[in-house]
Amino acid sequence: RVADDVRCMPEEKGKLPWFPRQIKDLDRCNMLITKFDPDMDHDHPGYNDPEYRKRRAVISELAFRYKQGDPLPVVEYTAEEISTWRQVYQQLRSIYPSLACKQFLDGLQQLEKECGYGEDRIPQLREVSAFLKERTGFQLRPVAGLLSARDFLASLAFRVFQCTQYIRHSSAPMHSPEPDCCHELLGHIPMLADKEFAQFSQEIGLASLGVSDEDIEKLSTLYWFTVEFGLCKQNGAVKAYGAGLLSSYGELVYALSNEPEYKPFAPEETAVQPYQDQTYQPVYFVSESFEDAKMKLRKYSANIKRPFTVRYDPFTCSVEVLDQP
Ligand code: NLE
Ligand code: FE2
Repeated sequence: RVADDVRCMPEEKGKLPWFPRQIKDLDRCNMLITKFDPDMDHDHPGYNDPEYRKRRAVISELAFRYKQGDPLPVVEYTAEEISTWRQVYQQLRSIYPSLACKQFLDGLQQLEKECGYGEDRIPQLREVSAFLKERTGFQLRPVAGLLSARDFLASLAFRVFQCTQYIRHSSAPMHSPEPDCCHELLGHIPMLADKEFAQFSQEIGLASLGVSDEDIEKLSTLYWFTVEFGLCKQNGAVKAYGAGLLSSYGELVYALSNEPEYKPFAPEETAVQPYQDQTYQPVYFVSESFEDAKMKLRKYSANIKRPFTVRYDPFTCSVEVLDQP
């Protein structure tokens, strides 16, 4: 689905580029990237599985029809889907205590106690969204697949996290190049229950509104090496906080072995680090702490050229634009 709105028009002189100002504008932030889609990608483990592709189409439809404010769709997962979930959950759960950061472990524990997390069922976005809203003000919205960086980052500005609802193919539970509900629910959600991390995520989102394509590229690279694949120091050890690691048994073990290269998180440098998205990362960035990462990101964002500043108004869930020329 290609976005068919004003963003396609050439920028008019002196006019601000379009970006969402109100939370309901996120209905227009729906440009999907289909490169890992099982209908398009011959290497996808579900490419030759018509049943899987049919199932994906049904779940995609729920996301296409969703409008801001609608109740989140409920998916009745099949026995096969739940069995994939169980496998992923059991394997990861056993290594989290030694490899995941403290904030993640705290979040997961709360989710297990209060939000029905466990190996026997796949949590519904609806209950998880209500849980997060009470903790950090984040809420979820369903999305049919990988979103364009601009649209994905824009939703973070409103503390909205776009979540896929389908599950990975049963033949490849330990790593997937595309997001799925294991990645969202196990990788992202426990971290989004942490106040400091929620703030960090929203700040990347706010920094992205209305910037050039080049700056979006840099911010999405920063997002990639922090929110998705970030490592941090804790009590003298290196731990994982990136969702792409925390939802992939294979990569989590690899990232904390002595195989990959580590570099200190430094936004100017991290923002231009090339990365690949098919398999494990050759290099990871290590933050001193979330507080430190947030301060560094703030400094970086302040230097992005933008002829206006934005401020989020939590009372109206809207973005105010200030200092326009
Ligand atoms: N590699 C991750 C996983 O297997 O869960 C998904 C990454 C999505 C950016
Ligand atoms: Fe993700």
